Amino acid sequence: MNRPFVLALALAAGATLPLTAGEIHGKVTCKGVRDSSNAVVYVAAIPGKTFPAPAEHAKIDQLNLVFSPHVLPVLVGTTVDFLNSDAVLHNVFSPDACADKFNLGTWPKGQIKSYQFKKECVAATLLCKVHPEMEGFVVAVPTPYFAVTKADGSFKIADVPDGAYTVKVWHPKLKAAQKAVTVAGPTAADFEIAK
Ligand SMILES: [Cu+2]
Repeated sequence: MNRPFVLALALAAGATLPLTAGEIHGKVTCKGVRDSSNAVVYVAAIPGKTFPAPAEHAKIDQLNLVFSPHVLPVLVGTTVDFLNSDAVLHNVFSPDACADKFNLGTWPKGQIKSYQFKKECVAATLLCKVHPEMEGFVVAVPTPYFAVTKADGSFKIADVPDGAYTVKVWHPKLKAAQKAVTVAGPTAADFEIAK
């Protein structure tokens, strides 16, 4: 069914407007890096609106001496499980105050240690004391409306209620950006970021 028709039906039935009508899609062009992947696009804090911490945990794997995914956006309050899938010991710590400078110790293959991201943290750098070349990022954002770009820079944030927002972009190596976006159904927003 098309959207105006569904809306008309809902209104005729005395319902309130649907809360999840829109989406934000577009492209982040990342200048001066190999490709346009790993940019996090997210809706900034919405005045007067808070979101409960998700019960479901997010996960980062340590496999072949790499944090996977390299960049993980989560809603504030999310607990992230760090799994070691390698036959060597790994450690995870963050030097960032917004992640309490956590240090989870070292642990062997098959085991998980967890950390709950309790406040906005854009971003928490993840490091491993055992392997100085390892680096990853958790980006704890204040709304559940976020996405990570693919290599071509494309992204889509589904189920964003229609309304006016500030949309922000973060990237591990490039300057952050933001713009005002008014969502009304499927809405396009493009960005270009550089060093
Ligand atoms: Cu390691």
